[in-house]
Amino acid sequence: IRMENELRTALDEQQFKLVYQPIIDLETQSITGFEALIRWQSPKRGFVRPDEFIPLAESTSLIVPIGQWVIQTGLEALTKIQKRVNHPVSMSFNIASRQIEEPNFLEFLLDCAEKYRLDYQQVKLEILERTLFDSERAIAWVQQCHALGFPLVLDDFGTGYSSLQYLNEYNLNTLKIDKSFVQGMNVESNNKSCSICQAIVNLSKTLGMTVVAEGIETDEHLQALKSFGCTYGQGYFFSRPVPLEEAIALFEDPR
Ligand code: G
Ligand code: G
Ligand code: MN
Ligand code: NA
Repeated sequence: IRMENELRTALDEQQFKLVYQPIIDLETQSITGFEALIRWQSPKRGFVRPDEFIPLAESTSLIVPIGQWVIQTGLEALTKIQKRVNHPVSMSFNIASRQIEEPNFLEFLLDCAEKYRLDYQQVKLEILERTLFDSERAIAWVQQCHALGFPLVLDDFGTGYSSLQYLNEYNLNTLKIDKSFVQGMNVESNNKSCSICQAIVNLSKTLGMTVVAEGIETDEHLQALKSFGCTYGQGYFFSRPVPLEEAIALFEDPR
């Protein structure tokens, strides 16, 4: 109850912040987009991890206004990034099942994209495998997103129910390889995590989807993924999630 009340006031009192982690074209090592990630600095509790408050926000439906704040703030940030960069950059948002249940979610998204004059292709929605089962609206929702042109990313791929059936049925654009597989790779022994990463890359290509590997922490991870044909990646090797000003500076400070 108490944290629930604190979450309620956190929005009003602007205790949330967004940080942005670049998503990299592995061939050119250039930034193609960012994933927006929420942070909560509570006056009482200090820094609270999203893993601790997002589930509560979801079960109390507070994720709906919080999620709207995330999208609004992230798209405003994207327009600021876009003023400084002359190729199109995307912004990816994590979308919880409860948000999909909200009838006017897509309307809100359209309004925001219009307001900031963004191409819908620049606004990417990351969902978990289980969301496709949790939500009765998910099928219709995915088809609507696809028809409107918002790219859909299947996040943490391989850790959920991983039914290949829905890859066949749904119009999903991207598979995001879960960081546990990336970090589990042992290149010397070409272990199972290597095989799983390679298989997901091959699967995405066969299905005409793009693929992003998350949790790239070392050059060894990077080289292995490139050798498998993986095209995009994110992780501490490139950059941690950073505040907007630092995100913009990443373009001016080519590595
Ligand atoms: O950034 P970090 O690794 O701490 O994020 C932890 C978890 O919180 C991840 O699963 C991430 O997807 C989730 N998360 C971060 N920001 C958001 C958000 O804005 N909305 C939702 N639903 N989940 C988020
Ligand atoms: O669940 P989701 O994939 O949306 O969340 C991604 C999470 O992974 C974020 O909390 C982000 O902070 C974290 N993350 C991003 N890059 C790395 C990395 O290289 N290593 C680790 N351990 N975590 C990462
Ligand atoms: Mn994500
Ligand atoms: Na993920």
